[in-house]
Amino acid sequence: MSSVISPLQKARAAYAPKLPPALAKGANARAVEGKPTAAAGDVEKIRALFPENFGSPMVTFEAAPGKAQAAFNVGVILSGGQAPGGHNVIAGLFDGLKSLNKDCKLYGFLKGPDGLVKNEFMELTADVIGAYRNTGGFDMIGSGRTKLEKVEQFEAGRKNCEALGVKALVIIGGDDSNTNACLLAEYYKKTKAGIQVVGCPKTIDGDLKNEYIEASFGFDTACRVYSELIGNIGRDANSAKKYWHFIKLMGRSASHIALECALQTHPNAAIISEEVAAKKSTIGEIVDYLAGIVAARAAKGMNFGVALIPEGLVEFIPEVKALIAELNDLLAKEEAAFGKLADADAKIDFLKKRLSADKAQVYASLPRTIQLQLCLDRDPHGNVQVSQIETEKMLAEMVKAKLARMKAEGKYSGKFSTQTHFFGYEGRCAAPSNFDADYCYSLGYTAAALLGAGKTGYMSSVRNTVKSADQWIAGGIPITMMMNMERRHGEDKPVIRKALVELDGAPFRYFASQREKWAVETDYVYPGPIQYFGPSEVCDLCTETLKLEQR
Ligand code: FBP
Repeated sequence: MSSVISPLQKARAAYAPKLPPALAKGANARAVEGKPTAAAGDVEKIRALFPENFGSPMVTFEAAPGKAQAAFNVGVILSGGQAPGGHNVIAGLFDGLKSLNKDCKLYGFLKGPDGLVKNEFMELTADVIGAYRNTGGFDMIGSGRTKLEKVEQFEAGRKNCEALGVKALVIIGGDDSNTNACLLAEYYKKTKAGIQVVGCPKTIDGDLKNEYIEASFGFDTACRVYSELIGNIGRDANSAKKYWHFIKLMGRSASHIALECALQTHPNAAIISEEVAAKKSTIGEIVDYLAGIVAARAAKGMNFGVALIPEGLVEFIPEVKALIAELNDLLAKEEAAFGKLADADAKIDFLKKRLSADKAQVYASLPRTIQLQLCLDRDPHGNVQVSQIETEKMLAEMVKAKLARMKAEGKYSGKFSTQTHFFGYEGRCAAPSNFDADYCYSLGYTAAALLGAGKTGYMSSVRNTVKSADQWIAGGIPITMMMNMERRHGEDKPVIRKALVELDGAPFRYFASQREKWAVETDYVYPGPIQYFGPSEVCDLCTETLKLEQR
């Protein structure tokens, strides 16, 4: 860590995150159990796969002291992509554990799930934690994308926990990591390992949410960072009046980030992948839609604009999705031969010759850079690394070509100059907003309360988050309750259902009701930077998505 601490970081270190009232006096709150639960889908299959934990009741904490606690040691793991507030989850967990018994110890497994398997760890003392309170990033202990799913990994983890006297693990991760937390909890219960497992919902993508998990942490801060930048770009566009800005926004699969940023900034266009999939739109149709907006604004003398493109778009366009699926199989089958090709043209040629006719045609219609980006390495979960595919450039190029054709036909007479941007990594490690600082600290503290109450296979849950923190409700949701069966890599697997943008949900419906106006008018909103100090109405905000969803 640098010896120089920014003035903001110094001032921010003193911020005391808010907690749900049930935990105000410590994590030793009373756990009130609800009725037994089922699963999000395929109930009988989930019951059969998780006989130990299936049916566990939901838990809500009440502000009355539970049982006194003997000291116990806990291990914490950060899993997957960075999200603002991760350090506060750990700080909340630490403070919660100390409130249960001051002799509890917290160990951080390093570089993600790998640390548990390879026994790489550090003790997280008050001094270590103190240096990271209210900071962004995951650099306290690092993160990684290793999947925890094999018995050998579970056994190595058990051995390493036993050596440290660790009786409980807290896994901070997205839907995949929490799915794996559930498998681990089941295995440790079945084998009587005496290790509890609790998860915390993390991901800027916002796609780990449901009726009981209102938001994944980091979404609020990341969207505020991107919206600040989009607002600044909108103002620049409206000042210079000469560029169309095509902005790709992170979010591997769901378009929650693009939708939230659209709600915060009112761009001229925002593509929502889930709508593209529902309408079975082709790339040509998306290009026509964007070119139509450019032409309509040009007709009013406005040769500038802002268009938001979700990162995951390519996988939602049915024809490209089918192409990617075939490419995945082909690249896996021909890995050795393909790996030997050094030259880009040879790679493209190799694929064109082996793809089926219709896929080869779609592949050939894409710009060369995209053809190459589609064959880059997949991540350890088998996902195409969409952050490396320059969809914003592809669409800008294709819209330009379309406008040239329209011009030749006399249907467009404007000027079209583009700037392209990708906002992703800029937002993942930002200092958490007050919402994320409070929410994360509360999630961590609630995780300690769940461990204190002897729970395993649960996800920490903090609800009623559109209200002020003095009305937040702390509790735990059995992870099996969020699971269903999905086809992954040719097999049916139990997974937490990913929350995509719902087209009949309030956030999308509001966006859809406004977008035609935003397209032809210049109605930009300039949210400005996240405010950490000042009046509550600028510091203690929650996302537009949450407000509309919970209204
Ligand atoms: P998580 O789902 O692990 O939170 O990560 C989300 C994300 O930030 C996506 O938005 C993005 O596509 C991806 O991670 C980028 O991954 P990487 O950090 O490996 O480049």
